[in-house]
Amino acid sequence: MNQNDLLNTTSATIHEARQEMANLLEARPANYSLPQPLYNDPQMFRVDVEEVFQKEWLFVGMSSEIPARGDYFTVEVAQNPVLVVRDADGSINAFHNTCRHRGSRVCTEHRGKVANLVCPYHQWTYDLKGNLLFAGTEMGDSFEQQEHGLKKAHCKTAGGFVFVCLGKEEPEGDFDEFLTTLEEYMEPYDVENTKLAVESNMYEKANWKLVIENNRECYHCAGNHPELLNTLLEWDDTNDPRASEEFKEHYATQSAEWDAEGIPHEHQSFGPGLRNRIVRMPLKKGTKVMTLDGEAGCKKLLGRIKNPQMGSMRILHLPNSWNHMQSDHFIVFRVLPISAQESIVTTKWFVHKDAVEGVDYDPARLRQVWDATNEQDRILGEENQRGINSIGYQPGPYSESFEFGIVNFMEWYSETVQQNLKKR
Ligand code: 3BY
Ligand code: FES
Ligand code: FE
Repeated sequence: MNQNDLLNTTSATIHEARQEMANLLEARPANYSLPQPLYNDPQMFRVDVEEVFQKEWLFVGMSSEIPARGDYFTVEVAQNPVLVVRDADGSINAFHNTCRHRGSRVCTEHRGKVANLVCPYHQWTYDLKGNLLFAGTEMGDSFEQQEHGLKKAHCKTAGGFVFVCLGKEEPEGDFDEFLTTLEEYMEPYDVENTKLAVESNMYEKANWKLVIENNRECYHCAGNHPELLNTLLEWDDTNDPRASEEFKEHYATQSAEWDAEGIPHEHQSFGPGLRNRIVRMPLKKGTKVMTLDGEAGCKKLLGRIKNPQMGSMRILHLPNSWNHMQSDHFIVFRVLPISAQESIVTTKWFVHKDAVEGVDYDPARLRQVWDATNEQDRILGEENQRGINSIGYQPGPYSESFEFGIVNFMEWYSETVQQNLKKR
């Protein structure tokens, strides 16, 4: 087989995979789980990467992780290394973390601080805006230094959330409207004055969509999450039809307090399948935050917050993030795909930047509930994947009352992939 045959084989396969994906999504019943290949086939995974992770807005981290000039973090979006760095003017930029010489990763650490970005291979040096400053003396007279800057990725920040988009163009849609609302809802938390208290990176042998599906329903909570259910209410919105009279009273009291303090709480959603959504939900009566006993996780409240009972402001961003904002700490979650049957779930806990570890907060206490919950969800996701791999697997129905969040996710996923495929 010569080089051309190889290329032809590959492109024919991916072309077929795109067609197959379009057919499967077209034929999919809206309230059933997906056909097997969409959860385990490497070629279908490749289409997911091309049409979702290399084109859509993704949550990558918080601005307060890189508070000063030259602070950076790196992230891998499938096989794409990405670098997010704070510039001297305070702005945050994202680059493809691949050197314009022969392609080495430039920043190799998970996070760090630099004056300039220096490639470890042959020391090509870029400034924080990605301009190539120095390429040694060996590149010859015809070498155009200014043509060899790092490639930029689209990057937007709102309310402390940093999003990147690896597509050539930004996707169409109402993302900016979501960002405006996010900024407004996040104002009380003053994210710039927070710091990362603790982080976990969990490897999960499951397709990324199974991780998101699991998060979009609490049908599994009663049977699996005793720690989480000490404080979390099982429904996802304040107007859930299952809400009891007791909940309605509790919500009325809480929301009146929030209104009095000018704390936003009403449900807002954007895009197909409620792709981006924000709602503040009360926690269980008598609890303050998502710790094991529902008592404070940190002695310092965030931003301008005075009331320890802020409930949890839940922020969803499809395809890869859900979040819980509370009075004294907030927790962000990020899912990134590795392969058809592998994902990585990153969880980060933030506290006030002046809070002192061991005095105001104990990281071990802070992380207890979600460490337990993540581990329980990892096992559920992996068992889900193993069962789906069976020749006996057949797509099954979602519950209308408990799994509407998955129906929404699938609506967004299906519409996005189909539209992106059509635009090719
Ligand atoms: O994100 C949450 O809080 C929960 C965990 C399980 C279901 N999901 C809505
Ligand atoms: Fe970066 Fe050579 S690959 S300097
Ligand atoms: Fe769960």
